[in-house]
Amino acid sequence: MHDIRRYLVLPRQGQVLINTDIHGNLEDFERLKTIFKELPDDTHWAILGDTVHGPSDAARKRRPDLYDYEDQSFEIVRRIHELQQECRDRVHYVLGNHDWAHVGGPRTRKFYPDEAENLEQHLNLSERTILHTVFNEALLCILTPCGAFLSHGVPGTQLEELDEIDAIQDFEFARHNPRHTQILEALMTAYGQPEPVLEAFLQTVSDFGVEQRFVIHGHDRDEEGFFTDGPYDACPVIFGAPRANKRYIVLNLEHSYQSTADLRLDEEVRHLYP
Ligand SMILES: [Mn+2]
Repeated sequence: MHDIRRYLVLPRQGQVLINTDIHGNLEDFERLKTIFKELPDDTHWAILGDTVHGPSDAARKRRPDLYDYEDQSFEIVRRIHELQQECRDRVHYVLGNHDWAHVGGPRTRKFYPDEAENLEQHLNLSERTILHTVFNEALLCILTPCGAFLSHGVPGTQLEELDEIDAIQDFEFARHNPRHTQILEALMTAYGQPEPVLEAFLQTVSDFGVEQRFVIHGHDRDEEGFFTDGPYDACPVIFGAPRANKRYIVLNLEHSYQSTADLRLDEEVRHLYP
């Protein structure tokens, strides 16, 4: 039995609020937190990674419609940590590749040559400890009884056992284990998969006992605020969409969603700022 759980199966009760990449936008995070608090008490919140690393000044100038906000990455992580103390069993953090960069993953360089260093150099020891705690204790994916597999990227690698995910106990050491690295990369770094690959992945996961019919993921951007790529792949977008198009998803855990076609605009897929 492993000390830290790296995947979670949600119960068939209540709802799950799902959001993807925030990249340091505190206003977007606070809006999500307000929505979470207004939903019933049995609601779960799945945060699908890449909470940290906001745009550079150059990017803010280039696309003010998308990127003109102050980077408050650490403040968001601090508030997630606080919320997890408050309702530990209902606020779930799934690691993204930008988060992974702080706990042993490849350094990301979207807006700065080393974004992890850029963020951590301004933190004191206790702040750094909070950041590392949230990311070291993060999940890698969430299975839902309603059919949606939740992860940061679009997974393609076949798993032999679900336990393989739990076996990744230490992210810093994982880089020395090729199989662990392969699984981490599979869950966090791919933007898409050919349909047959994703179909095979979902079948494998379903064979472990919880039928998973499609993936909801982050990692990608779309100015429309939501896209699907066939029946198996859906992505609600906050970071990289203009304010009016930013979206999140709410699923009823007691329902059975058959494919991404069951994710209806303004029903399951909702505007962050209606
Ligand atoms: Mn990402």
